[in-house]
Amino acid sequence: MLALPNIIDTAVIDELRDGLWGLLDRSFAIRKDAPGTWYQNQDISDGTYQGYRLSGMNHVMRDLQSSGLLDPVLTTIQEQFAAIFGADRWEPLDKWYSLLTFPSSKGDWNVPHNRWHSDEPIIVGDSEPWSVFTFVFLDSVERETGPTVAVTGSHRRGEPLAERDGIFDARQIHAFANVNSGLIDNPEGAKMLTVGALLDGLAAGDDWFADLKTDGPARPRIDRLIDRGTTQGGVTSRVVEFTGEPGDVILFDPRCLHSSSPNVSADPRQVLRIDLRRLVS
Ligand SMILES: O=C(O)CCC(=O)C(=O)O
Repeated sequence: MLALPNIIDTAVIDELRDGLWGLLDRSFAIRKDAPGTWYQNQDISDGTYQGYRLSGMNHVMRDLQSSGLLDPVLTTIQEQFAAIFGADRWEPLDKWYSLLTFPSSKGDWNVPHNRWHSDEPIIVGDSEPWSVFTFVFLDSVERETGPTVAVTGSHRRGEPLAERDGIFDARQIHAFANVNSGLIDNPEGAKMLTVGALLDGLAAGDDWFADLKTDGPARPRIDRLIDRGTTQGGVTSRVVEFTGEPGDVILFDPRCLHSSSPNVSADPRQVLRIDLRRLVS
């Protein structure tokens, strides 16, 4: 995970946030300053555990893209990618995602235990992901707002597991065709740790990962999983929170374990995501 603080202009973020809420009002009669409207729409998914996430957002995000309000954000992101990774190495996909969630839980925030996943397999012999997730903060996100949480180094810890237990899974190669075409040396036989195998594999060799997926009281989980972490083979893993301020951006390797977390605040979490895919070199 790479945090890029304060890289999008405040005026751009303000306009984008207003544009998003304008579309939410028009589509769902949901208004930011009227909490009574947040839950009245049937397009809101059942979020009794983590946070009420609005489903049915595809057309809203398409309209937001058509409005042009995302263009300056994307330009800045592309400039940052060129500066960090070199020019013409990553290109944005077409789709923006909404990670807007509304408060669902009361009480203490806790490290989640049952939503950990990765979004790309670990391919033996390929040190880079096929895509990079890019989170854009439209507002302040603190621990209580329910940030995305991720486990540092979990993809590195998965590499020896991929060598040892990896398989060829044609379905996963095809499922990710929009990001991996042309990038795999051996598309008919690539050995991989599949997206569903990472957490169980790590948990079998380190109790810290077993604890990650076992529910328990908040304070000890935060101490152990966020504050202390675990080190094996020179790689330290701990849970990090994608907190930030409006205009911040976080880049993320989707092979890493990550999860949503409960929004126990009084405010919606306002974050958008776009993915950039690696170009064939
Ligand atoms: O924080 C969230 O809502 C989860 C994000 C996530 O899992 C993803 O973007 O793939």
